[in-house]
Amino acid sequence: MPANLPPQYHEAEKVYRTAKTPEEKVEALETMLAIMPKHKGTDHLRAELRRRIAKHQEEAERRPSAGKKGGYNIRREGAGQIVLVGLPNAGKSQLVSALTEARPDVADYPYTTKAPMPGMMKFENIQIQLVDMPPIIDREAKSWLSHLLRNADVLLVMVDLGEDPYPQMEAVLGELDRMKVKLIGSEVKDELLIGVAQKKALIVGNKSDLDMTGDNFKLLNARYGGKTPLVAISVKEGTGLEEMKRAIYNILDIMRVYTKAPGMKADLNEPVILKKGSTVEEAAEAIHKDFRRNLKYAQVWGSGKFDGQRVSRGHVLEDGDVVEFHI
Ligand SMILES: Nc1nc2c(ncn2[C@@H]2O[C@H](COP(=O)(O)OP(=O)(O)O)[C@@H](O)[C@H]2O)c(=O)[nH]1
Ligand SMILES: [Mg+2]
Repeated sequence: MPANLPPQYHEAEKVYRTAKTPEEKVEALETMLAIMPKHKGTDHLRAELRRRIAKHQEEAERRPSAGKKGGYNIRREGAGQIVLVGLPNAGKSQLVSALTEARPDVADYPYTTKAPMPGMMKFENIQIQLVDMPPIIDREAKSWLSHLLRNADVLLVMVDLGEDPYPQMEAVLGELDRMKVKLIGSEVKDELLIGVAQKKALIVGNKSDLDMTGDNFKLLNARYGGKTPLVAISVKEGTGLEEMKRAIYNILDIMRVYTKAPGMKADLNEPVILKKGSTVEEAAEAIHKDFRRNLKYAQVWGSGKFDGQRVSRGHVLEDGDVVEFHI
């Protein structure tokens, strides 16, 4: 146990020990994880906390608990999990319906969406998970809603460009504040620092077809554009969607590499998805645990000095590289 853990950590631990439901346990553990300083000395403990969170999440999923409508936990699939955040009527369900095989209800009355609904969105040769959500102001959904937001890789904050964007953004950011979720790039007040989850985000102005002059988008950009990536789309007219997908891909901070067997061509439809800056040995491990141990060397097409260059385990790969492992 590392020394100097702040007192709030021990308080959260007490809450954890006395918690009765798996949901409460997950919440307490997440607080502990957020408070825990991030350095080599706490790696082990943080991994242990994550393991326990996963365990209690599974418990929660199995439990046919009362009042737990919809999924408490959405299993991450594909290259990343993007959770939609916004007020009623922004067009969240319409977006998920347009870009994935999921068919959430779309309607021009609020609170149509009651449960989270995941779907897979294709971007070039990868799949990214979009999760449609009830409006962030839905009180009934609050506890699991906050949990899903904390768990997401990226939050997609959607506003309706047919209306003044400021009150919408303020309402959303206010709710996120209460859930102790902060968009990266926005200021964190000191008293909120403990237990705050900082999340990468993309702000999406939808219904650009109703913002003929572009004035609402300009307002949005003027206040939030410097801090958070931002795009305008119209799901109705199908505009801006490619740009939005690329923005999501960029925020995920991932890259694609391709593997090949000696004498064969790489299959460019089957990328291995890795965190940006990953090395040859991390790529090997992503394919199979034993691969990393047994790896002798690799050849790289792309980021090497020349095609097929022999590189060491520590060689940093780049998006689009082709790798041939030799074991
Ligand atoms: N004009 C226009 N209307 C849209 C657009 N996207 C969604 N809508 C409409 O906005 C309403 C709310 O959409 P919905 O997806 O249910 O919103 P949600 O509450 O955020 O899930 C529906 O009547 C949609 O048809 C768009 O790009 N332009
Ligand atoms: Mg909806």
